Amino acid sequence: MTELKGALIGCGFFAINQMHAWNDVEGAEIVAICDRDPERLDIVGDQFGIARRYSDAEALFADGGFDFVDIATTVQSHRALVEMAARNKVPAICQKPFAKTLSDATAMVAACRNAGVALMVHENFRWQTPIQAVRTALDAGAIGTPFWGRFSFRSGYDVFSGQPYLAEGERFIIEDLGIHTLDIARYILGDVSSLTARTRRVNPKIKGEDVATILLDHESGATSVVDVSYATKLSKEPFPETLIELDGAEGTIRLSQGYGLEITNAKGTTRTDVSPKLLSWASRPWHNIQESVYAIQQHWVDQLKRGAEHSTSGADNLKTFALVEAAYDSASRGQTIDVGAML
Ligand code: NAD
Ligand code: 89Y
Repeated sequence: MTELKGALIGCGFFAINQMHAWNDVEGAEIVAICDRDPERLDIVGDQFGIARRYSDAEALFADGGFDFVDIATTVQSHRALVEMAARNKVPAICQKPFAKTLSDATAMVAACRNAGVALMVHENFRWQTPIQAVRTALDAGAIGTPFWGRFSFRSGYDVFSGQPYLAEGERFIIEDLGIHTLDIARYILGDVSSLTARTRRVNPKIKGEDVATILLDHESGATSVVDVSYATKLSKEPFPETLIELDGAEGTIRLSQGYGLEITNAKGTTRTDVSPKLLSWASRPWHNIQESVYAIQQHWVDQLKRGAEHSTSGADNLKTFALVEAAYDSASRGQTIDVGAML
């Protein structure tokens, strides 16, 4: 298979997973890295044996020699870096959250479209093995047409030690984690026409909200609830599992803690273990996320080679990002938001 050459910008906490995954992906290799922090640049460069190292993204693009860029920085730099990739006609992957605002995200999609380069958001949660198993069961007609769903992520896991910036922003759980849960709800039940949300902060040591409850009206007529919390202390910590309940005209699907998938329909009840694989470089409990990083990066390469649209293209992700903005808007105004009118 022809090897695509990639450059990675942002050598922080999560980029380590992306670098490991690039080693496993067929058909691509990382040839250059960039970070404005020299210490992070050397840690990742030495760990993964990358000689070409840059502290400035403009200098990286000026030297070129790569077919795509993987942007693994935090949100503040996403718009500038995606637009830089577009100006240099380089296809780009951008980490979530895609942008600071929906209007920034819309401009980023337009810049890549006008430059004729692919843009994919690293929205990896829909690529998790258990989420794919739910989608496969639905597609196979296991429960008929779904009319109700619940997508739930409730945890007390300390995410702040690895990602201290999460404690510092005005916005926290919807923008950081709920964005994935909202994307899963869209992936499973389709696009959303309106949304109502309530939020609160329980942990006094952080600035943003750590609990959100969101009611979604899907265009299909289905109703769902997305509920996320980092203030929920359970006897058995579920991080980072998304639990799913789906009721359909002909049966039910339950994805429960411990990666158990239960499907009930006229044929009876089946129970399957849909645990993610523990990749050689992965560690529990992150292995569910880590496997999905590998899956989305392989998808990037496969679709790029085919010239085909990515599952979480920039254009697709605008519809998920709109839900994030709508949720904050709804929670602050106490009103239901017409999502269709935002896009
Ligand atoms: P981090 O702060 O640990 O790392 C970001 C790195 O980018 C830093 O080393 C910083 O120096 C560098 N950087 C920032 N702006 C730069 C620029 N303009 N040029 C060069 N380098 C620059 O952050 P992180 O925890 O690794 O998170 C990165 C992104 O990954 C965030 O957007 C976060 O939401 C996302 N994330 C995604 C998942 C997932 O499952 N998809 C999980 C965790 C984090
Ligand atoms: O940043 C978040 C993400 O995308 O997945 C989990 C996380 O690391 C903490 O909430």
